Amino acid sequence: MPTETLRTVCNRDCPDACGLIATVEDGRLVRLGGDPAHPITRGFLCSRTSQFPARQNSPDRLTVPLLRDGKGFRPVSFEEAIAFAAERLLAIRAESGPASILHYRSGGSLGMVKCVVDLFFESFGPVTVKRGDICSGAGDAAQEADFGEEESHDLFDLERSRTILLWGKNPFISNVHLLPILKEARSRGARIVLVDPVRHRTATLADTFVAPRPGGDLALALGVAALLLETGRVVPEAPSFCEGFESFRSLALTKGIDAWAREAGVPEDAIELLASALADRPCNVQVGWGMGRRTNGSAIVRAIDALGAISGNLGIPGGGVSFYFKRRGAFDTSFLRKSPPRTLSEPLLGREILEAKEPPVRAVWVTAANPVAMLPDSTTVARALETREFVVVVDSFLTDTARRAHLVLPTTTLAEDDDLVGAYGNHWLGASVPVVAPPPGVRSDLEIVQALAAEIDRRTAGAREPIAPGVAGTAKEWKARILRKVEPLGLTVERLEKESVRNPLAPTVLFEEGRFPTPSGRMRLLTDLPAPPEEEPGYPLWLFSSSTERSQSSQWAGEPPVVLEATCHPDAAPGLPDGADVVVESAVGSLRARLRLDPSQRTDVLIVPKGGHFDSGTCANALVRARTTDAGEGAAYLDCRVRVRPA
Ligand SMILES: Nc1nc2c(c(=O)[nH]1)N[C@H]1C(S)=C(S)[C@@H](COP(=O)(O)OP(=O)(O)OC[C@H]3O[C@@H](n4cnc5c(=O)[nH]c(N)nc54)[C@H](O)[C@@H]3O)O[C@H]1N2
Ligand SMILES: Nc1nc2c(c(=O)[nH]1)N[C@H]1C(S)=C(S)[C@@H](COP(=O)(O)OP(=O)(O)OC[C@H]3O[C@@H](n4cnc5c(=O)[nH]c(N)nc54)[C@H](O)[C@@H]3O)O[C@H]1N2
Ligand code: SF4
Ligand SMILES: [Mo]
Repeated sequence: MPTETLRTVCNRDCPDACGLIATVEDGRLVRLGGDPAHPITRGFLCSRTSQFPARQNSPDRLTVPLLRDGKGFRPVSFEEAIAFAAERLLAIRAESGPASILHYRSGGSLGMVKCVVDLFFESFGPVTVKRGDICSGAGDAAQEADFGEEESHDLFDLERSRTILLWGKNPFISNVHLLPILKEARSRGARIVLVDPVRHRTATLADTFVAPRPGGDLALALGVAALLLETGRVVPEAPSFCEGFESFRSLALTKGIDAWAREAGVPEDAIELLASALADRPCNVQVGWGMGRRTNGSAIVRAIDALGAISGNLGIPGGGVSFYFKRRGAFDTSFLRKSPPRTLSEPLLGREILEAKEPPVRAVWVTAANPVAMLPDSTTVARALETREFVVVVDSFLTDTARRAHLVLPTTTLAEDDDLVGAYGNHWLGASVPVVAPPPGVRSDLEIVQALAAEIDRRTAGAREPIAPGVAGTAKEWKARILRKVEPLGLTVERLEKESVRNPLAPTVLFEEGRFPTPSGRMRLLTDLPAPPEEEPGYPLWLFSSSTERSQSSQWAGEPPVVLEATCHPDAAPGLPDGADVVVESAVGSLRARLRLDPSQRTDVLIVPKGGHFDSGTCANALVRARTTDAGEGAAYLDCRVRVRPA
């Protein structure tokens, strides 16, 4: 077979949704590059996806279903696997009802056709599903509360900003296609300000870097609000378009600037720097997704929204407080959610599985997720899965979660994907197409639930309404169905399979009329403070488990680490040399690590990579307590206190 160059779209849980150019030789993926015609991708990819061909062709790739056999697994045929799954699920449903089955789906692929798996479990059940969102729940709730909807100004609207405030964001690692836009902004004279307790590479791009105490952003934002109020830099219309203006004003003025600065852990002049940045309009605030992962994370994002409002940066070109781009906004998934299912809290999932009653959770089906590695309190999540009667994991690799399954079903990778993807860091939409054929034993999530539905119908024929017709259809047919809303605007499957297109329903500038889709039509300001995070005496450091360029959550490019690297200021680990073998301890667990000293960090932080594996002892979530955020049922991953001692 000749060498081919084919175009697809990246389906990874990443803000960018890149256009991919795949080079395929003899049916084998040999290279992935960025689509030069995609205005966001601009011909380059992140390092993790550039290296994906090695993962695609890895001998570790699962190619046959695996059925538990004692402590190990034995390969079985796809038909045998489906028959086994149908038999177990039907028996459990008959004995304990559908709510005794949990379907857990996360972000392994952002493809919209994966919603058909949810549809299958609705028709078979409704089964139990998750509630809340570990990724962005707190920030989503904040923006919905404040603005009545969650959207962002067009990414290219940043061309009109005088100031760009990166609040808790590291685009060099987790949003690489924002970088060209930031660099261009800088070269035309815009000011870039970074607020992050960790000094990372993005600080090199910023004119100003402010490093608050972890979670100190709430005090920081209120201090900035107080200074804007005191110095007459609040726009005069603010009381008319903001609900709760007087209460917010009183809240901000409860303390002096010096007290807010102390509480935020910054010098007083940092407050003036941020106030002047916001007053230098138009200023766009790019709110990172990580910052909300704290027990007061939603209040933090609300305080930042409030700053955008009172400084007059809402509704103007080049302004706005951007957190999330409505990636599903153009898509029609009205086929879902016919009946309300039982829900379990995602951030507390391990405990909630163990404690569920009437009925207990007997079976778990995992789609596109690695909850053992990625949910807080990994040890409890692992125990919850290990103690279920029937666990099915659909994945391409034998992950920490798959290792605890009774049945593992191998599935397609991003190079074999046939789906629709919307970005959450820009407004572009694309369609993935398989650039290589999957190995013979491998099925897409869609094909798996279709086969399962057919087998279930066969076994319940005459007794129950068939469910297979509801989930029938090729991936292309489902794509067309999901595009129904925008098809009249020219967004056909055929077109999206050739080029990514900007969502025609997304505005460029939000709230230009000065009205908000809240009940009162006004923007709502934060008026109450949540309780501060608990102190944990004896654990002086805050654990940051931040994205690394080497992995997409728990999916590593190359070999996953066998040793956890933990970085801190020398004063945070007194007497311990660089390279020392240490133990990192929290109130819920401990991990061995190799110490890396970095004198440019604050003395109260310890930084480890996100996505380490539980079974290799490199998973930060073994240290993280399962707790929810103040709103939106997010996971408070980052309110994790630790200490370091010699191993
Ligand atoms: N390379 C890579 N890219 C990814 C991912 C990945 O795993 N690897 N994951 C993807 C996913 S799922 C998502 S949701 C996004 C994640 O997007 P983010 O959560 O924005 O990603 P991180 O790079 O981990 O950035 C978190 C940043 O928040 C900062 N931060 C933490 N606490 C605070 C705080 O209290 N105050 C302030 N001001 N800053 C704080 C951290 O220091 C860090 O710089 O990225 C996506 N992109
Ligand atoms: N400590 C700490 N923990 C975190 C975070 C953090 O910053 N710190 N970040 C959190 C965030 S933002 C997120 S979004 C979550 C991510 O949590 P998860 O979404 O659970 O993370 P992944 O490791 O990406 O696991 C997805 C799995 O899906 C598989 N997969 C890929 N494509 C497909 C497909 O098409 N079908 C199926 N069935 N499987 C597929 C992959 O092989 C992979 O094993 O982690 C959270 N956990
Ligand atoms: S993971 Fe993100 S940056 Fe990397 S190729 Fe995919 S969409 Fe682009
Ligand atoms: Mo995420």
